[in-house]
Amino acid sequence: MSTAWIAFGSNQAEPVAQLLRARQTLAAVLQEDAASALYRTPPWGYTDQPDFINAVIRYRTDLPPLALLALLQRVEQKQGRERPFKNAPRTLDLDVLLYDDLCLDLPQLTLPHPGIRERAFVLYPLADLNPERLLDGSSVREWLTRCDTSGITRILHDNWQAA
Ligand code: PH2
Ligand code: MG
Ligand code: MG
Repeated sequence: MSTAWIAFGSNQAEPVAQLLRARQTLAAVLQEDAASALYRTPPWGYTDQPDFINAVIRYRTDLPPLALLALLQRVEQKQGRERPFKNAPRTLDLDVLLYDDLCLDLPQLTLPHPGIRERAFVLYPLADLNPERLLDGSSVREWLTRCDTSGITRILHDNWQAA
């Protein structure tokens, strides 16, 4: 079995409910290993949009990376994902961050995810799970100290914590 880290994000149509629903769908196919807390995060990139809810979940799976990606895209589609422009608001974004120690550079999928190191909204929840994990010679915790984490708040939500 392999270990895969998936980033969850939403800022449309009841974001917490979107993440809960996606988590439930994925739990039927992947083996959940550990989940970060939920975080409210300021929009990064295209900033004229609502705050996001973000989380990271670590899974165990036999699905190879591209099959996992296809699964995530089906779940995004089912939850009404549209792609009008880059970094647009979204009902659900599911990204493969890491897959074992695999490095991959395909048109559809780059691993580790190329945006991890500068995105506090990914590093913050990832640090709940694997703060010492190395990316390009620095740990997740170290990358996080180089990012702007202002405005990120932890959200307490009974259904997420209990799942
Ligand atoms: N996703 C993006 C662009 N910007 N900002 C936050 N805070 N959270 C996200 O999930 C996010 C973003 C593109 O995937
Ligand atoms: Mg993304
Ligand atoms: Mg994505």
